[in-house]
Amino acid sequence: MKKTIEILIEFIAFFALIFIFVGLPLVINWYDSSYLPSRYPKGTKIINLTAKVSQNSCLWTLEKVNSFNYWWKKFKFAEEISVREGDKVVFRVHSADVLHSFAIPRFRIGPYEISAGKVKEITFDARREGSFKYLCWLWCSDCHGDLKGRVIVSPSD
Ligand SMILES: [Cu+2]
Repeated sequence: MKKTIEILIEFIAFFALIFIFVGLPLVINWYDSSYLPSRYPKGTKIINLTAKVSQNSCLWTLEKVNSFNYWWKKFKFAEEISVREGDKVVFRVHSADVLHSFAIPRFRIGPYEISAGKVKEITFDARREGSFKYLCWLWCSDCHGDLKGRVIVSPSD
């Protein structure tokens, strides 16, 4: 009897480990790639943008920043974010570390405070073409001045 219980506990522990190391990442990936986009109207362009400060460099990136890659990965600066005129855009703005702020002044968007670990969703109608500066609006670190890029709205065909 005792042997049966031990086998049962090992069996449960084994499947719990499988769930943690395989199932959980799959669920998180499904949430990001399938569930989240389905919450918005069809055709919405979702842009995940993350502000990051480390090793005396500040950047906005479109790449996913997490606790594993934060320290070692060289993230690509999202100097230009391209959308098309007429696009319905949702910025999902994250901060990987400190309190930041997001604004696109020429579209009167923001400034919105972006707390670490939280996501701020900002909708944006790309209703005119051009190149529009986006930036961090509050002094977040010594390299705060680098936290700026451009949203390029190109004409629709
Ligand atoms: Cu800043």
